[in-house]
Amino acid sequence: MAGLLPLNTKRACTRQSIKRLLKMSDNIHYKRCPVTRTAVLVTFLCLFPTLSSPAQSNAPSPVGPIPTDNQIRWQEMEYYSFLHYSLNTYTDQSWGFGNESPNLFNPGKLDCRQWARVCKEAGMKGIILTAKHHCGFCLWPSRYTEYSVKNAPWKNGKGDVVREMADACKEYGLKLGLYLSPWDRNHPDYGKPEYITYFRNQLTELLTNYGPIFEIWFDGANGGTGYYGGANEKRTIDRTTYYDWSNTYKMIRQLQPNIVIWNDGGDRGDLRWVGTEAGFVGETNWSLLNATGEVTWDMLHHGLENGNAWVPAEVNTSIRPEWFYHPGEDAKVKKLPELMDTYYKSIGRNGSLLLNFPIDTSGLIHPNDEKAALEFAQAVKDAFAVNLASGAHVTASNVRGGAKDFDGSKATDEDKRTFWATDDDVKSASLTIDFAAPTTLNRLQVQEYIPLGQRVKTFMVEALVEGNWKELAKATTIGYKRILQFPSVRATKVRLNITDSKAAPAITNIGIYHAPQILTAPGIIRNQAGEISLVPADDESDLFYTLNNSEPGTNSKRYTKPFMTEGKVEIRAVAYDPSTGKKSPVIHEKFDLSRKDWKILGTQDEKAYVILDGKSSTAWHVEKNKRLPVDLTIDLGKEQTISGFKYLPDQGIWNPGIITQYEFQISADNKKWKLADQGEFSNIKNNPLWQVKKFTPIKARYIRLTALSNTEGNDNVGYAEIDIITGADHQP
Ligand code: FUL
Repeated sequence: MAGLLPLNTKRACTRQSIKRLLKMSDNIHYKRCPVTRTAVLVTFLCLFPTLSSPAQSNAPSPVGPIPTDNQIRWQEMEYYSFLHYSLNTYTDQSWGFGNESPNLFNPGKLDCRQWARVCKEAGMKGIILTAKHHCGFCLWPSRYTEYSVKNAPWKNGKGDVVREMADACKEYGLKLGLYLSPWDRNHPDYGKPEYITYFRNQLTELLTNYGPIFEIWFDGANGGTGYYGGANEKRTIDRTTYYDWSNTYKMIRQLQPNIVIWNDGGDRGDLRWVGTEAGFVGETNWSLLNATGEVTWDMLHHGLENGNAWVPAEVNTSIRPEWFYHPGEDAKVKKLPELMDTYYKSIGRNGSLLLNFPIDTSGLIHPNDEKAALEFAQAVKDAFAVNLASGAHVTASNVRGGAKDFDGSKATDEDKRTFWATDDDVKSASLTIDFAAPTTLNRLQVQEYIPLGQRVKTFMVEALVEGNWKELAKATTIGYKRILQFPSVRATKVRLNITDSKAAPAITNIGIYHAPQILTAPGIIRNQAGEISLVPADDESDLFYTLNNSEPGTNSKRYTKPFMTEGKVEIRAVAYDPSTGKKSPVIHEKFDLSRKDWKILGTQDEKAYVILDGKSSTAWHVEKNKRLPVDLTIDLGKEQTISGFKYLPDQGIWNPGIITQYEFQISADNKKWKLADQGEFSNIKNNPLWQVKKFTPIKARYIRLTALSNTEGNDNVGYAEIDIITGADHQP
């Protein structure tokens, strides 16, 4: 890789001879990094083997697998967007079945330049567009299918969204990436060998006709029911062999040598999924996996300390709960505290952040999403506006060979090509940053020089407060970038202690910041009896709320203790910090009738009632002896007009027993049952959100949710919460 040191360059040379050689090598133009400079030096040393010197004035050898140039370029992008757009946008679905009509695609205002502008202003470096989602509808006029924009009314079938996106990216200086779903619920050949030719033909179109593509995204959702050209059946494939990924990857790299390939981890590409779509990667996050063998959830989430391949983490999440646009989520766009939390748990944990905007029905990024993304960008800017470490005096407990090239100041010079390194036998060392005067801080950012591999295993941060060293934070891996948050402290010095490392640490950057406070809205819980509690996110703020649709402020009712409610309730709440005068975003929740008279039938297990306690953190699983299909029957206590139901799956990571296919029945007497709704909970495995299903209103006293299948392929069925939607005004 360019700029990398030759392996095993531990040579001996004198200080003067090094200086002399560096001087000679000064005439060479160093494009990539000072390591290159040292590399040249090492080459000189090899050519003049008689030179001798104190050991280790040379740069450390790489440790373990190292990133490719493509992976480094990608990692430095840090933040880029996902755009989900397809026929689902017009059907309010998460996954299309493959039989939706192309006639639905006729956006009035589709404007890729608006998408690019928002992404650019939000500080993103690229865009990944869903060229084809699971439904098979193509946003470009593919020669190989009729199921595309060419048969849509939009621009009389002459439009090409991928082309417009590529042009807009070029105009705004953004890189273009593409999502091409391997699973195609429309194509008649899906599941047969012929489909692979189709898939590769489409890939060739996309990777040939639209300029440089920085990333290609292959979704892991594969096989299942679909339209499949009218067959309307279930097709299963063997994910490990069906796509013949190794040859597909070869083809991709030939067409786009600078691309990075994403997949969910099973077939090692260049990047890995982190095992959740909720927007965070493990606190310990190695950019390594094994090149072959099984990839467990734990490996996706934390990487593998001693993995033999460099496969860094990309954190993908949506700015709304779902990936595609649903008008019902216009008020559910993530607020600043949640987005900042995502930032710290993705980019701040050695991952990149792929943040999704669902394109709305008009063909634009919705104004609510734009506002949230711009506020987020501003908050990140504000948090990292002033690096308190730059200009401060830096000393290191050990400097590699005592050489200036590797001293502590190289970690604060804001030059990503230089780094502080220790002697080879020193795997724990510290760097002290002296501000000279008391300075307030609450964030520390640290970066390893990853062209030499990921090395640090554990580290700790201390501050000198009124003459005493105080521990601020302890952490594990660093990698490309790690950011630690801690309560504000006023200190004269900060000490970064690398407590364990695979080899001599190589730290390219340290930043110290004082990020402004961002208040988080309280949580709102309504229990089975109808009692509402507000749960503050911190100890200092006061909580205020309204029940009359007005915005809550400090003049609204102050929350002091839980209060009872009966019927439908709409509550808005806010946290307020009296010491700073800052307010959190407003949280808004709607509750249907209270569930106080509900009885869960068909089980003796009292614990089942946690599915009505209003807490997403508690869950109940049906008795182990039950086999699918499994019924959950509830007596509502009296007749209600039911127009839908809601299911929140167990939010736990291990064996949550998430329902995928369901039936929902109602009854007046618990004897005669009538089917009110049936179907699938799409994408519930990766994104286990509240599932909301609506149907034509119907009167009933008993409800029954039948689980027909689950995500685990066994009989485990779990529920965090169940609720109904009442009222005759709801239409499906
Ligand atoms: C998932 C898909 O099934 C979702 O629909 C979405 O595209 C997300 C990014 O990946 O696995």
